[in-house]
Amino acid sequence: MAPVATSENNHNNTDVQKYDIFEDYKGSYRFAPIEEAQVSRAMIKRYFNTMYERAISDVVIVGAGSAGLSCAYRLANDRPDLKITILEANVAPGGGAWLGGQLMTPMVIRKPADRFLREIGVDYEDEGPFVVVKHAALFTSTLLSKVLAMPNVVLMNATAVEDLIVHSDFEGKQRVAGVVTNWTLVALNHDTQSCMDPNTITAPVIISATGHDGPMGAFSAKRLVSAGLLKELGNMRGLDMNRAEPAIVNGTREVTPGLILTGMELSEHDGSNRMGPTFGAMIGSGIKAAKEAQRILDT
Ligand code: AHZ
Repeated sequence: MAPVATSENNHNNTDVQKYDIFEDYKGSYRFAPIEEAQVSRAMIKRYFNTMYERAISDVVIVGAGSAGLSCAYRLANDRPDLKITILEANVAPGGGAWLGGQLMTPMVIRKPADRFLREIGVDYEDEGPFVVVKHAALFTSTLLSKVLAMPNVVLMNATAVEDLIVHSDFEGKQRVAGVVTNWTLVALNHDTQSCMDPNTITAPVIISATGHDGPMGAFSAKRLVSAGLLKELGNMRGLDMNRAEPAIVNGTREVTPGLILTGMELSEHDGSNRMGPTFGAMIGSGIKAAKEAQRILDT
């Protein structure tokens, strides 16, 4: 069996080389020999080691849409000492940020959030009060690749948050202390199979970025109501770009001890407007959530 990666066999790609199969192999293409079990063990060992290690995280981000990923990027950059674990219910991370509005590809970002594009190195066309990225997928794939490359970030996709862990102190004050997880395909089948119990991840800060209401959206906001931690949801209001974007950024906060809401999930909690296909507030809110998490951890 070949050894698994250790710090000695880790390879950092600093020298980019062209891979030209015809030049190298002259038409007779061969791979290095392998046993099937090596492939299984290469994945299993890493995945379950990661689950073991991340059962206690510093920050859990629920949802890898534009708000969750912007938050992860800023937090992981600011605090490389933190174990940041992102949980995404879908197989494909990115949420709604693979397209702009009405399934069209260009992505509009209002100023001043264009500064984030310069930070992550995404080109755009300047239209005055806003900028346009030629394809939303360029923004999302660039951001995702940077987040995933950070050594302190783990992303577990196809993994749904099914519940919140809520602890009480001696005075009965409640605090969100973690999340309850399951693989999404299991979470979607609780009505058809009995007793498929979940797993947990504890963390002093949970950042929920699950988007507005939908099949899984606004998850934590809705759970706050059913768990008796919030009287009622404000419910997302109609579209008003000018009111919606600042409301989301300015409102990003710890809504209950241990739980920060960011992105469009906040509109369901607060009853603020939607902005439609402009993404500046998702970036700004994610960055504010990252700052808020640091404030909580530092106090
Ligand atoms: O799969 C969801 C998506 O990728 C994920 N998610 C939802 N529930 C989850 C759960 N466990 C784990 N229980 C879960 N993951 O959360 C992600 C949310 O991404 P999104 O793009 O839907 O939300 P966002 O707030 O990052 O961005 C919103 C973008 C919108 S919506 C909108 C409008 O309707 O007006 N305008 C903008 C800019």
